[in-house]
Amino acid sequence: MAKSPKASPKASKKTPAKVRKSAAAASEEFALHSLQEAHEKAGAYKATEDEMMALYEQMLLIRRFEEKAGQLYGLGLIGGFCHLYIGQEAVAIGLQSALDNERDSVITGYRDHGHMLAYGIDPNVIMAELTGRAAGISKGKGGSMHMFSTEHKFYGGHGIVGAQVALGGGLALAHKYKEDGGLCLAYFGDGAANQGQVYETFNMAALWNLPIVFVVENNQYAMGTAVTRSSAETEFYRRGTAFRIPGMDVNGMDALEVRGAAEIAFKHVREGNGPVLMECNTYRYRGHSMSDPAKYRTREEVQEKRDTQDPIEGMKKLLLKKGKSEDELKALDKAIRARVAASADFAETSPEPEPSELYTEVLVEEY
Ligand SMILES: Cc1ncc(C[n+]2csc(CCOP(=O)(O)OP(=O)(O)O)c2C)c(N)n1
Ligand SMILES: [Mg+2]
Repeated sequence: MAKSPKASPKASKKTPAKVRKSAAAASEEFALHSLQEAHEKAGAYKATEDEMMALYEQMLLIRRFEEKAGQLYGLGLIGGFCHLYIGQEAVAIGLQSALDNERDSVITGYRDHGHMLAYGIDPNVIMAELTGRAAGISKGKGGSMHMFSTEHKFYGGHGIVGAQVALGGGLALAHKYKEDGGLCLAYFGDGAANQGQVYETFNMAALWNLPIVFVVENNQYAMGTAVTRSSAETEFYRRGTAFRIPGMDVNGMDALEVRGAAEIAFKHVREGNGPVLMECNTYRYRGHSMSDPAKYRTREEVQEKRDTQDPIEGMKKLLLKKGKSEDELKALDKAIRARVAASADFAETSPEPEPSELYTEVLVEEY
């Protein structure tokens, strides 16, 4: 279980002086911490062995894909920025496993490759995009930070820190307006959590009772700045309080705990109760991007996290306990490595976009 929540502020017993109209305020006993209590009570998701294997496989695919992307970057095959998701795999995979892919939408920042793999997007087209090839998901014109797939209801891939939160609010409004039963999952970082537009979005999402789960991926750093140096309130799940958005404090290094929390949050949102703010405490093993001098933390700190909290190793231990054999898991890793290697081969042997592509898709009329 994640950090224990701080005592919740006492609900006011006074009758409000004026009639408030927002749906969030409509319930007399608004308990900001009710979801956290439900999460603590329910604990980690009780997965079947097959479900655990699937989560393990998906996390391992992200890990191996990102390692390969790091290698290709080192070889000069990936230009521009490249932000790896290694260490944070349990967040995207735990949440994705509870989503309804037919209805729900997802939006995130620039640390997006892992998310795309989680939503079932073909590794070939992601790798081709990273290497700037015509076969890439954005025809090789977007690169690492600008990938998009309406087919998978994945709305990016955004380089402007925090911008995806406001756009996520728009996606949630669309779900509500169209009455399609979907919800939006809007991911952002601990650094992004200090952006003003995040709070404007919180306000409107709560006021309009929008179906959205705000997920803070607290990986402890924003570029080279530790959360304690940048944030007055480092318990990010409490930051919805002023907007009557319930918060959840989740161990983002444990896919089963994330999944358990996701079930509670999604149910709350789908029942028409408005937004939820979920903080997933996690850690990135690699630098902020590929050009990070890493002088702001020690190697020992990173190693300690890897040794004690790694989400993939954690799931592996559970699977071994369930009776899976080392050989079986090794064979799976081998197959994933082969799949990732094939995506790199596909990317490297694909042609670059035609120069005329520079003038297409500059403006998207409709999507
Ligand atoms: C509006 C804006 N300001 C600054 C930047 C530069 N910048 C890029 S990433 C980043 C740090 C964000 O950290 P966090 O939100 O914690 O996400 P993480 O990289 O840890 O996933 C900054 C300041 C930017 N891209 N956009
Ligand atoms: Mg961060």
